[in-house]
Amino acid sequence: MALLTPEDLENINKQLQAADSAVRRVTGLDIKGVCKDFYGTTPCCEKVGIVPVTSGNGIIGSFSESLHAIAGYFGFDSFVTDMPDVSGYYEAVRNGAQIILMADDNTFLAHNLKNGKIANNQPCTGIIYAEIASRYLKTDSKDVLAVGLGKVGFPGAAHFVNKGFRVYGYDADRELLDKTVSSLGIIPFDPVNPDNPGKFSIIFEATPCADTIPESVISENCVISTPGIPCAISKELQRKYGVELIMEPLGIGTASMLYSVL
Ligand code: NAI
Ligand code: PYL
Ligand code: MG
Repeated sequence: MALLTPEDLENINKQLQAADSAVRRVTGLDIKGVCKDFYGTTPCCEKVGIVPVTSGNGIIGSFSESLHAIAGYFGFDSFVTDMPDVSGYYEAVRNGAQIILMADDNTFLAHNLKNGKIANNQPCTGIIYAEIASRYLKTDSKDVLAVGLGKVGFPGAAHFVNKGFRVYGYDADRELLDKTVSSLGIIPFDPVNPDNPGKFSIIFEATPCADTIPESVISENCVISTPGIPCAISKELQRKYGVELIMEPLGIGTASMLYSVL
C-alpha cells in the first residue's frame, strides 16, 4: 500500500473543510450527510480509541493526531492512546473505547466492539468516493471512467456497477484489468490510448500516480472523485475545465469507515 506522509496530512482540518465544500457542491450534502444517507446510521456518543501502531514502517508523524481531528470533525468523541500496539489496544478498551481505529502498513481498520462490525479503509474509501461522484447533481450521464482498479479502485468501480452505471475501466496492470472486466462486466478503456476517444462527466481515480487523467477524456465541469495520492490531474487542467475535484488524504475514507460500523 502507498503510505501517507506527514506532509499529506498537513492542515487536515482545512483539507476537510475544502473537501466538505466540494462534496456539497457536487451532491447537495456534506460528507457527513452523504455518509448518514448512504449507511443509514448516525453517531450516538460512541467513544473512538485511536491506537498508534509501530510495526513495519512504524508510526507516521501526525497520523493518529489526524484521526483524532477527523473523528472530532465528524462529531465523534475520540482519544489517542499513550501506548502503541497491544498495550495501546488494552489502554483503549480499558478507557471505554467502543470503536477502535488502528492501522499497520497493510490494513487500516475500524472495529466496533459493541456490535462486532468491522471496516477496512480501502473498500470504505473506494465506495464513498464512488457514492459521492454518483450523486453529481449537474449530470444525468450514467457513464463513468474508473482508473486504477486495485484495493480502493475495485470496490469503487463495483459500487458504480451496482448502482447501474456504465463503467469504462482502466488499470496499468493488464491481468488485473482483464480479471475486472470479466468479474464486473466493465468496458476496457485506456484513457491515454483509447480505441474510441470519449469524454466523461464523472471520473473516479484510485492510483498512486500523478496525472493519470489526460485532457482528452475531461469534459467541462466534470467531477473527478479521487482518493489516489498524488493528484490524478494537474492544477492547470482543473482550472481550464472547471473540474469539481473530490480529493482528500484520509478524512472522507475514515468517515465512511466510522459510519459503516455504527
Ligand atoms: P493498489 O496498489 O491496490 O491499487 C492501485 C492500482 O493502480 C494498481 O492496480 C495499479 O496497477 C494501478 N495503477 C498504477 N498506475 C496506474 C496508471 N498510471 N494508470 C492506471 N492504473 C494505474 O492501491 P490502493 O490501496 O488501491 O490505493 C490506491 C491509492 O489510493 C494510493 O495512492 C493510496 O495511497 C490511496 N489511498 C487514499 C485514501 C484516501 O483516503 N484518500 C485511502 C486509501 C488509499
Ligand atoms: C490509510 C492510508 C491511506 C493511504 N495509505 C494508507 C496508509 O498510509 N497506511 C499506513 C498507516 C500506518 C499508520 C501507522 C501509525 O502511525 O499508527 N502505523
Ligand atoms: Mg479519504
